[in-house]
Amino acid sequence: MAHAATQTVFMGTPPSAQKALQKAGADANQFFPTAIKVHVGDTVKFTPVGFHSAEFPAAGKAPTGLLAPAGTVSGANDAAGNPFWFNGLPQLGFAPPLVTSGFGKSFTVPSANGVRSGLPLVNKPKPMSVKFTKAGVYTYYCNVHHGMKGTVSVVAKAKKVPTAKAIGLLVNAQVKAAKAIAAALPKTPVPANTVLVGPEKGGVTLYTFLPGTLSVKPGTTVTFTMPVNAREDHTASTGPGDPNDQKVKSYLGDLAAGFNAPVIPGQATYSSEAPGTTASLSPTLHGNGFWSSGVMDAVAASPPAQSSTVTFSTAGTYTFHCLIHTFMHGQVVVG
Ligand SMILES: [Cu+2]
Repeated sequence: MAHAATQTVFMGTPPSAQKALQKAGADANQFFPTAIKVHVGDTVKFTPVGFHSAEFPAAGKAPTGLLAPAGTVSGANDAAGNPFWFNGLPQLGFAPPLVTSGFGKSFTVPSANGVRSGLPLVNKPKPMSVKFTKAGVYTYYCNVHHGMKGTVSVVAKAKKVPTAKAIGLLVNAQVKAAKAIAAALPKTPVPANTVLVGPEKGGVTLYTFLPGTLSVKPGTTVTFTMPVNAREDHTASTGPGDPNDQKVKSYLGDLAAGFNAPVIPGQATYSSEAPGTTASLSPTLHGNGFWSSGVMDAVAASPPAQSSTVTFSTAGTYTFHCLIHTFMHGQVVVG
């Protein structure tokens, strides 16, 4: 009878493919391989290679949501001194169960309380080892990316399972498919007067605004929208500063930095405008030209919106950034 084996699942794009995808401006929010088959008694090392987590929820439970209320927004004013609409709403932070790290630890599945890696918040986290003690199909989830999940099929020792080499070939095929999707994403069709924020398909995301530059006449209302079935969250935000320039303190830079803080400022998570209102954007909106969609996702049941609209009333060039992925930006030229 074969000895218990240890196989690897990459939590995100495998190191061998990261450069190529980065060059395309893309990343794959997928587990590699997405499905793996092992024997009872085998161990899978969930290996962190990006900002992802893995959770095997307790029986009948849903995976832990990324963000949870951590206090109440208060005293949030815009640059003109007027209070934002979201004062009194929950301020959000990472859900406490996800801040506890399971990386570098060993667990068994099935487990009455579920198994969680938590978020990879430390530098170079170690793999989480999970030993599978009972036959069955176990689904696990990334707590960061909606719909990013994988399965471990656990079968009796007498049954056939793929070798480490065969699993490596599965990973290579999945990488090849992800590269092909990344190459096609810049050609995603976008409706008129619309900006697609972070085009993605099957978990492969292009970290850009599409089109990169949208030209419109003054008075045009533009919709910033998430792709259907997106696994990512993004914002479309404009105002003083470049959040990707961490050397220079700025309004947008401070908001983007909030996503690395234990409690995220309301101005970073909520839209700058009350729900159901479309602002008229000019360099003086909110005293400093600030407008933000707030966090958007593609999940209809979740609090974040799937799209946000704004009217461009004044000629000029407006640069939009994602406050979460600060290297993402696009322009709307009004004239
Ligand atoms: Cu993820």
